[in-house]
Amino acid sequence: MFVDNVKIYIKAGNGGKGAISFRREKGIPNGGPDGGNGGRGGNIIFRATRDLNNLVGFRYHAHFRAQNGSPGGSNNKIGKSGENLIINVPQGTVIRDDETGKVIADLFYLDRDYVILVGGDGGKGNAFFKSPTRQAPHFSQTGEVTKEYAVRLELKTIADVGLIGYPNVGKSTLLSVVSNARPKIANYHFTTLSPNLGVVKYYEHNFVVADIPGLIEGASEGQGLGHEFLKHIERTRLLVHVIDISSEDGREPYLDYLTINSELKKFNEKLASRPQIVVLNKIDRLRDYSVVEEFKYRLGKDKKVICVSAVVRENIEELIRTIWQELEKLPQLTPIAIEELNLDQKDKTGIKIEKLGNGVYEVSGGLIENISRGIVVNDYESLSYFWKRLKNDGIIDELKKQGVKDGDTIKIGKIDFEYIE
Ligand SMILES: Nc1nc2c(ncn2[C@@H]2O[C@H](COP(=O)(O)OP(=O)(O)OP(=O)(O)O)[C@@H](O)[C@H]2O)c(=O)[nH]1
Ligand SMILES: [Mg+2]
Repeated sequence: MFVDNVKIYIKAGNGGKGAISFRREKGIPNGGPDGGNGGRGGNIIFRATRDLNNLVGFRYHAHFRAQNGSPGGSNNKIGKSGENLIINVPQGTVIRDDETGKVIADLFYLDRDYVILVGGDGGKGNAFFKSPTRQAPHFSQTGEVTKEYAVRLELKTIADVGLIGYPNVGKSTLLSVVSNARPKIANYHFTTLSPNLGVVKYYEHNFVVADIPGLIEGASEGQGLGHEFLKHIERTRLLVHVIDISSEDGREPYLDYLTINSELKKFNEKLASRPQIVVLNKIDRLRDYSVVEEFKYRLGKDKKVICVSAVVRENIEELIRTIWQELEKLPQLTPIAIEELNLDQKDKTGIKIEKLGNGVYEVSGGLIENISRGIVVNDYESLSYFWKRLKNDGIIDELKKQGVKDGDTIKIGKIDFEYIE
């Protein structure tokens, strides 16, 4: 089964909890706090690979969670970081936010880490909260809890060259003789059911060729396998239009050429105007070469035509050379030009105050989430630390500006408390 669009869920690891611990040494009855910080959670990283050209694996495995950070330990030991989770996808996979459809990343380049979600911060251990007035804090911070996101993976194959043509004209055979790919080849229509990629070596150069299922007249109206595979050659620089010049299946070669081009046009004008090299295949079956001359004549002089036989490998070297020479004249492909959405906008400084009426104020936002992490409401020191942060970080001033008075209620996450001047 070929899948090129799939929804998955990703989550970076949570941060580990900071430790609460006190030094124990012989002869020293009350050692100071030595609880270490929790470790960072693992990141969610995507990598593009040429070894895949199908998203089918994600149908059966749709939830990805990076490892959580480990808690801190005594003796100021920092918790172990969670391991990053690396998700390999076919080159050309576009990741979108499932909710808004906005592009998060286009996995265009190989050998690059696309960090999509960053792991949560580890919580501070109690050693961190030691101060001249707080010698023995009995509290620590919990690790940052990360969110899970639904994203859509959409494959838009990247290749230098796209092979197009009717079924059974020898596209896959050509791919198999020019590249390292070993696609299925058979003497019937629609042997190829999903795109194949092959890497062609030409001296010290490499280029990638994509072979897609054959097109027929009416493909744009869903005839045959339809034209939906054409999206897998939209990200190419050059098209190689393969024609069976021997008319093995009884069609007229030049008519084939016109029909396929008109189907291309119905799909996408831009694709139809992409440079093409016309390859007349199966010349080993020709007795009479006048069909080649006639084809060339009807096509016009300015179009590039090469006669080959994929099966007996005639003229294959010349075909490769011609393709390379054309590619050299054409601009390189570039990733989708968009402003990428940062899914993981970790807001660590924002605060929002909402007046709920009746003297109730709700404080939310990244800053407050950060400082309220792990606050133990019934621990006096923990709570007083929290108050201090509210003051020092300007939240109390902001509340005053909004008109908070003695006796009003302030809601912060799950904590409700009374405001006292
Ligand atoms: N005589 C001859 N037969 C060829 C040549 N190239 C391919 N064939 C045969 O044509 C048939 C179809 O080849 P494929 O490579 O599967 O054709 P395709 O265009 O990929 O077909 P679809 O995947 O169905 O679109 C096979 O039987 C091949 O052996 C050639 O140069 N000469
Ligand atoms: Mg094929």
